[in-house]
Amino acid sequence: EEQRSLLLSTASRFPLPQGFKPSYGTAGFRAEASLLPSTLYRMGILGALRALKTQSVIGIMITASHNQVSDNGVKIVDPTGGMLSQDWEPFADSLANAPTADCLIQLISDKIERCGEKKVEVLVGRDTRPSGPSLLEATKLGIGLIIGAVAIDVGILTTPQLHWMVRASNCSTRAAEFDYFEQLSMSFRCLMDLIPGGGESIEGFHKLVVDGANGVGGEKLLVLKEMLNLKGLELEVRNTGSGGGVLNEGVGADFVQKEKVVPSGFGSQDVGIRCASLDGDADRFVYFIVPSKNSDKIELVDGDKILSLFAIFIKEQLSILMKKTDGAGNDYQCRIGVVQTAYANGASTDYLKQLGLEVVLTPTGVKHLHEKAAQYDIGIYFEANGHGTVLFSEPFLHWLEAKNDELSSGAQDPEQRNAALRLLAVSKLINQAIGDAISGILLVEAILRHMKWSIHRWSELYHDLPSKQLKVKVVDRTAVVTANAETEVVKPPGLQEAINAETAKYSKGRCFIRPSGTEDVIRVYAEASTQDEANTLANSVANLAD
Ligand code: NG1
Ligand code: ZN
Repeated sequence: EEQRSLLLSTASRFPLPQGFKPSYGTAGFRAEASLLPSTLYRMGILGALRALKTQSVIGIMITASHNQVSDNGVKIVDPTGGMLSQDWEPFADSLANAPTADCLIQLISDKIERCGEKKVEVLVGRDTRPSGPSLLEATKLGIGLIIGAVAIDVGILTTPQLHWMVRASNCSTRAAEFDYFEQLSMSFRCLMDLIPGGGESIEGFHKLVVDGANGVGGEKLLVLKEMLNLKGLELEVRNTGSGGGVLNEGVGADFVQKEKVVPSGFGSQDVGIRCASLDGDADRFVYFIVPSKNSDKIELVDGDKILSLFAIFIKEQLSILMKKTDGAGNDYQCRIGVVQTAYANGASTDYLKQLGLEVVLTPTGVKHLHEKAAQYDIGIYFEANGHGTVLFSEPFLHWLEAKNDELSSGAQDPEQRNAALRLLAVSKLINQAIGDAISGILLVEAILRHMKWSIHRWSELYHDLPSKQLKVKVVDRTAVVTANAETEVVKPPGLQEAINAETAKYSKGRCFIRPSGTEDVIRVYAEASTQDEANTLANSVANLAD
């Protein structure tokens, strides 16, 4: 009863704006920030209910990632550190759209669980957006309504830091921000120490210059650099936001990947240097090269190439580890899987298959890729835009630990033991909860040094097929329904046949369309053997979709 009257009084402070229909989408709710207080208040309630239901720590991240600074949004983090379980998404939609306080009360009482003896925690993090503090207050009020749940403000964090903290809290390991930095730097140093001949004094490794998108990631990278000894990694961070630049405006991984031009703050002084770019909440990253002084075009090293680099290294270490010695067989069949979406460049998929890897496609959105990757012993997933990570299964990690112990006692090949140690270090360095730009960059840097590869050598692994992405504004994007990892249109009828007919006109043509999960548009993606052909194919299919 007390709860009910508190709810009635607070709910009236957060009315659902007229005409606003929030939808959970590819990665949570996003909108212009002034529309969002009611959504955050309700997601506070949802986080608390989820914490009660799972009797575990839950996370709420207030961010709109790569979107413009006036937007904001919210992502819910489940106990494992992954995104909110998909079977709760419809409930999130109903809660966010409940028209009245009575509806809200009804929805809550249908879902509420009895509280246990111990209070359950909901960790609330946010990025650097100016609307963050007021949305945080709305979220805390929502959490506070549910008896048995308690809100913990964990301050300004990258999205993957919050995911990591939720996961660590539920594994009852140390879960503070400091512990995150310490785990990353320890495993990074371990990989550097295991480089044959030592990782520190390799010639030809210039500094890495990072574009922080004027968001939270650059700031955190600086903390990591200050606080811990990153053996031989020389790092310069630009666009940290402190210089007055605007979040995601002409900077950041999304801008760099889509526009393929230098972000602001970069230019002719960077020709040939290894550069990386984070997105606004640091869960995505890409690398790039400025090829010439006379143009603002960049050479992009995208998520597909990051995936390829990780796959090569891991496969190599596994084969060293599994090498048969003295006729002794190996007792573990390690299944490696590579997970991409239809946006992966066709050349990358061919390349990975040539390496003998199993490649699967899922629909867009990390929740789909993550789920698939978790089915392997080592699952490597990346979206072309730079969102991804490497997942290690529990049974495989147990086996690896045991193998490592066994190898350290015997008189075997030291490289075999080193391979086990490297794989263990990778599993600690790369975020097991979600794609993480900071941990991803550290892994790229360690692997490049291990291979003694320049960014140019890496970029030359294969050549991207020319591609083109377009957006089409339509009256109703839900009219387009796709199947087969979004590569085929099943509704409206006849559209896929028309796309096929168009695509068949081009050598190496590939094209698909799908409704966006984050914007009110239909996306068109086309690939062909030349840029002109990719452009024309995309344009003609965009006309079909219109
Ligand atoms: P939508 O709007 O559903 O295409 C976009 C990205 C996704 C993912 C989400 C979440 C593309 C083509 N799509 O989804 O990869 O990153 O945003 O941020 O880049
Ligand atoms: Zn992001």
